[in-house]
Amino acid sequence: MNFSLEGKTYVVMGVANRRSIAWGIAQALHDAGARLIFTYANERFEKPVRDLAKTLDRDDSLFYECDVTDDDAINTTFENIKNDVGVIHGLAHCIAFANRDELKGEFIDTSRDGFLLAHNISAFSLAAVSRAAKDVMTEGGSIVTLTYLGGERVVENYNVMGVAKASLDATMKYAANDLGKYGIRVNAISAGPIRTLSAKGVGDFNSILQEISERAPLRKPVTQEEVGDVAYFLMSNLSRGMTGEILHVDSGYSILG
Ligand code: NDP
Ligand code: N5H
Repeated sequence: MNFSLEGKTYVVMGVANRRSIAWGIAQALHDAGARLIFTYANERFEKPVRDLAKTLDRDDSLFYECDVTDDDAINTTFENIKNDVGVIHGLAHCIAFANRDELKGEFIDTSRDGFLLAHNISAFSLAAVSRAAKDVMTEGGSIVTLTYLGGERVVENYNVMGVAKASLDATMKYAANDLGKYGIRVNAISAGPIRTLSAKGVGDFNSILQEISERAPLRKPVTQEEVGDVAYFLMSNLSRGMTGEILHVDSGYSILG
């Protein structure tokens, strides 16, 4: 069995900095020989992403701005990708957003705008980018998104993001059903808590990690590298029989009652 991704090209959406889970995924795919295409929400993140990509030992990456709230931006991005590389073999969707002040207190206090914003960026975007990416995945491919346990059960403070992740999980499954006939698989990784820019400022992140270290079967939080390796597996031919699945990369925490 050949594990190499040489000759394959993957779009990675959602690198903000070196702590991003998307960066863990990018490194795993790069190490397997893949060429990478990075997208970022706005020009503010272009330089950090380009600087990070310079640390890779091949200089074959491409960069596009793509704010997923903008249909034209999504369409233009994938048209440009089609013109520039012809075909892609996969896409990692590592994007979420909710208003900071709605990630504490009670879910029931979520505003209409906050609810719609979280669902727009964190769930609908998977449908929108999958549709656009399909036209560039002419050889079949694999789409991977990142979800969290808070979409399956109530996790304190996750609030509207939990409801958006439930929507993301269902979006992933419906997209898997639609795209299977084109040889495109769609799966999600449910990652355990990792300290990233998004997680920054979240009160009590230390105690969340402490709880993982004490109670999760593997007794330690997961790393970006561990999530990256499972994304590599999902992008590779090894997972060719899987679609519509949620894989928990969480030190086993989700099996606990
Ligand atoms: P990061 O803060 O590193 O990444 C979040 C990314 O979302 C940023 O790169 C940001 O892009 C992007 N984003 C937000 N709004 C938009 C938009 N409108 N258009 C395009 N991109 C946008 O955090 P993580 O690595 O933690 O998050 C990645 C994914 O992993 C998220 O889906 C998150 O829910 C999920 N996850 C995280 C866990 C954790 O503990 N950290 C656990 C389980 C799941 P930009 O930087 O360009 O603004
Ligand atoms: C139960 C928890 C703790 C509560 C934390 C919730 C975290 C939700 C994730 C969202 C994506 C965070 C978010 O939108 C933050 C923004 O309001 C402010 N941050 C930014 O704008 C930065 C600059 C940019 C880069 O961030 C984004 N997202 O664009 C959950 C944790 C145990 C696990 C966790 C942290 C899950 C997760 O989904 O990320």
